[in-house]
Amino acid sequence: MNQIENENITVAERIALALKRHGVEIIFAQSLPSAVILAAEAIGIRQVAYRQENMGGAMADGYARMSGRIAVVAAQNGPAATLLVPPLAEAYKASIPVVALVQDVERPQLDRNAFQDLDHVALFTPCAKSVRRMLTADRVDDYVDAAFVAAGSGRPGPAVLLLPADLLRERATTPRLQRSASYGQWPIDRTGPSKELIEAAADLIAAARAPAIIAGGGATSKGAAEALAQLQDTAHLPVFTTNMGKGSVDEHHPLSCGVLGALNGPGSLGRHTRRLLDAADTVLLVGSRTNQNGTDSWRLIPPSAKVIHIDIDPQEIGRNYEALRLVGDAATTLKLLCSAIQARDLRMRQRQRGELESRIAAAWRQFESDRGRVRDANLSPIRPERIMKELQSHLTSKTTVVADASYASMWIVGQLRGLRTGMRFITPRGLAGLGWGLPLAIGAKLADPQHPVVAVVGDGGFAHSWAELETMVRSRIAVVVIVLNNGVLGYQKDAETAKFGRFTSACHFSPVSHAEIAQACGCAAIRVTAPGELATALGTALTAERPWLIDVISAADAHPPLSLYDGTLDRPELVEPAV
Ligand SMILES: Cc1ncc(C[n+]2csc(CCOP(=O)(O)OP(=O)(O)O)c2C)c(N)n1
Ligand SMILES: [Mg+2]
Repeated sequence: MNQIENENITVAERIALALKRHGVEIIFAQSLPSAVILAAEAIGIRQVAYRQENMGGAMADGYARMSGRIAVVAAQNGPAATLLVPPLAEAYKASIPVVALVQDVERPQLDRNAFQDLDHVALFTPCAKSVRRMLTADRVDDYVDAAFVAAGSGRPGPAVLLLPADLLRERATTPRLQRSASYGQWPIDRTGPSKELIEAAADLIAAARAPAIIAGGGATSKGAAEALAQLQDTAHLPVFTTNMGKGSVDEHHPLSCGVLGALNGPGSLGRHTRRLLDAADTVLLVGSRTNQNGTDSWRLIPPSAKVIHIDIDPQEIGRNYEALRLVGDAATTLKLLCSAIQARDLRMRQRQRGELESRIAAAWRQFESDRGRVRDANLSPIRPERIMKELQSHLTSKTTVVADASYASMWIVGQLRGLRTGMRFITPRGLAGLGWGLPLAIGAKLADPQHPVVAVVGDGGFAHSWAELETMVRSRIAVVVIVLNNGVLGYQKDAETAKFGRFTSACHFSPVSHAEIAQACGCAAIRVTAPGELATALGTALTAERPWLIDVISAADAHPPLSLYDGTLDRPELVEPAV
């Protein structure tokens, strides 16, 4: 291998060595900044070449979510940099650590309308924790390390490092202060609250009449799901998750109540589990920004309930709910809380457990019977509930399911049931931008190549990312893509109908054969039009160990049971039998 010597090297080569020191194995890039990518490839860092920066950023996001590593994406200045804004904005809102290496114009040409010059600092400031420009050849490691620390410490998020093209070619001077630390994994620091606060929280939970946990995306961070499972069992606590928290608990555990967010209309699990939360007198929030979708517009937590909030970001605690403040990373804080609770008298909790478990089991049973009516009815075009049923029977606890925004996200969080603590369901709920399902899945698959990754995408969203089918084929990334081909911008059409009684002319597409698009890129594909064909298609695709696409002609009038439709598109008197 073409090894770079540590002496007499360029800034670009020194950057590559710093990446290596942080354990970076993959850079999502398209050749640029060329000097950096050449240097990285020369020392064995793999370039996964995206077709479009927007997608490359989302691949890095998926890779970071799945691997526990800080992901690296690279891009050119100007137009390429602008295309990195959407995925960095998602990572920013979803708290995912991504380091973006962005080429900048040569230093002497700054601010004189050089080709593709743009104010990159202003461009990235709203969607990154840190935006810095490397300016001298003797500070390379300082700047690379600062970017990793910004991304992976505290509340994780994107960090942008601007790299002037002329600087990259300069000789790097050996700094007087050497660096040897490796910051490639997140969270970089483990932090927890004071003993007094942990004791106070343990007291509250042990004495509560009806406590409950709501676990958000922070509960899927490294080690947190296992710590949450321990607390759930030890303190006999029912656990709900938000959309982003799905997977943090085993949804077959008798105290797991599934996802509760805006999915609580007729036909949802939330319609039945919500009553349990309505009765809660103490709510423990874990790693949640208490956002609109996670809380059904802040209507889920009873106003009378005491709230305890674990979060890595002190500013998220108290944003919407005044709370006992447990500032710390989810895993550390949950472990501390669990040990403190173990020392309490938990007999009351234990006595309630049997009844609580039977209420939760009854809610799941009612949900099964409610959704069974459409799910099992062999309808064509195929109901998404049926597609999820078939997918469920092909899942193992090691399968990762990734969704695009819109209904795809809602079908996977609302219809699939997690099979173990820490199973991964990845959704772009930071900003819920269309098109990120496929690249998130590509990143997730690269992080865990041994296990299946399924991307569920709507036809509208998938049109943003078709081009990356070629990336999957070229780079041998064996993601299985399920396209929910309903011919409409489903959510858009339904939300307009619910709010305005009509919808605009954008909502219906011409027919598209996604199977043929995939095949044109060399990706194996099949079109499925009847429910009976799903099992064979999924079985074939999931065992093929190569990229596969299943184009499913799905029902255009199906919508997930969002609270928005309760009483509008969904008339309870029409969809629920009278009792
Ligand atoms: C980048 C972006 N543009 C627009 C939207 C607004 N939007 C949300 S859902 C949706 C419709 C998506 O249609 P499709 O991907 O086909 O999924 P479906 O709802 O039909 O399952 C639109 C336009 C968005 N969330 N993100
Ligand atoms: Mg659609």
